[in-house]
Amino acid sequence: MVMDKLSNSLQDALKKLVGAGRIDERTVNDVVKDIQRALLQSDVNVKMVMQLSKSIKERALDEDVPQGMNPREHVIRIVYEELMKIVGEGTDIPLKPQKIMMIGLQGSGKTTTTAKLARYFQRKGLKPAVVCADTFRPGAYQQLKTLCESLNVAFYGEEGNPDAVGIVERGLAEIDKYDVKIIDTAGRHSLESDLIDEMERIHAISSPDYKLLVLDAGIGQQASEQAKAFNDSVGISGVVISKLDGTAKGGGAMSAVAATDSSIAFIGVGETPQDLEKFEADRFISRLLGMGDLRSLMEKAEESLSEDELDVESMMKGKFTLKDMYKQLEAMNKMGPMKQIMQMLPLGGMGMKVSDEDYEVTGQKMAQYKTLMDSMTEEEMTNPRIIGSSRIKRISIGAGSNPETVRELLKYHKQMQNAMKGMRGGKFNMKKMMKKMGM
Ligand SMILES: Nc1nc2c(ncn2[C@@H]2O[C@H](COP(=O)(O)OP(=O)(O)OP(=O)(O)O)[C@@H](O)[C@H]2O)c(=O)[nH]1
Ligand SMILES: [Mg+2]
Repeated sequence: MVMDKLSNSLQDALKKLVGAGRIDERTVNDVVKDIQRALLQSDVNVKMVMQLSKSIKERALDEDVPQGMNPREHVIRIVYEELMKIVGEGTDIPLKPQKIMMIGLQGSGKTTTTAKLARYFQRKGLKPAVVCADTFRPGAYQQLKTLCESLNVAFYGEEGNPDAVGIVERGLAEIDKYDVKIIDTAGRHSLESDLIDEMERIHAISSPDYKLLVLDAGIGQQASEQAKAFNDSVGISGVVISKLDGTAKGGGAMSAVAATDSSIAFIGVGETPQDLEKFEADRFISRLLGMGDLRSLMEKAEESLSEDELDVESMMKGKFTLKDMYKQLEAMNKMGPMKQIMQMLPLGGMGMKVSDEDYEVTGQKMAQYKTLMDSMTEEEMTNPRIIGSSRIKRISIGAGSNPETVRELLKYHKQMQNAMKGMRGGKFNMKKMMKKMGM
């Protein structure tokens, strides 16, 4: 998942509490020091880290461990709550007709996010349309137009016309009948006066319902200053943190939202239009702390797989046949990489470490596996246990492959099946934990 490094460090820190019968000052200091280091390394605002450390220490030692909770859970809960204070609740951009204006410095990810948002609303059944108000950068018009065409999203722009404000005015009139109107604006290297001026004029003429500031996760601590400047100019109603997939410094942008009147609405986790996640602080932090997130998975699975009849429920009950895996592989493109999906499961919380190799199936491998499964019989697909060496040979010949790859496929299936099973059993009861934490 995004912010892997931070997540791993936090989880390692919390591991120090495993089996702790009671919470003593030394352990807490130790854990807090590790958390501190982890957050600072990911560039979370220093003042906030200090404040958080202080609160965690005080609360962990002063507050009684609630009934039914072990000391570790008690501290996790406190860490969770204190992290929530830093990132905020998350801004909910409602699913209804509205105007959204994109704001941000050059290269922050506005145009990409515009396309992602259009796709997001489209998939929720709303009709999006996009206006290109970037008359500053050559190529901006073509970039957005191409993106919109690939998504089948309505687009308005006037190539070559430098009058951004006029374009927005005419564009909005043109796309009046659409539900969600998204205005992509030009970025500049820094907050120069001409950017502010243009932004304010576009703002005035379009009166957007939401002004989304796109912050590049890679900019670290500078994010605060930027967020504040934009907020002082047009006011920010939500923040999108882009490129969280490519940096360990995301903590800077995440804590920068405190400088605005809003909080994070979405995060960008890749370059393609589907790489957008609605930000929900509780889920995000659960994942960061390795408590997994079944809800997220369920939703994502529902959204992407309804057409594929992948039975997530039965998968989780451990009934995970090769047929399910076949459908899963087919659907994987839509759901994102397996690693990302597995990270949403509470395996971490159950002490199972999900290593990259376990779940990374390359596109090529996926294609190979599918070909192999195509040469299996119905019986083999539903009951893979019957596949012995003679069947392995037959299957590999039928698919023009080799027995090793068939064995590899079966091993992969086994791992997946175990992972699915593990999710409902195990010592760690996710539901109970969530409930205890008031989620
Ligand atoms: N990995 C990754 N790359 C991203 C993400 N969002 C945007 N990018 C990349 O960042 C670069 C800049 O993105 P744009 O959307 O063009 O940025 P912009 O803010 O519109 O830039 P200007 O219009 O020049 O101000 C592109 O190469 C995008 O592919 C993301 O979430 N993850
Ligand atoms: Mg752009």
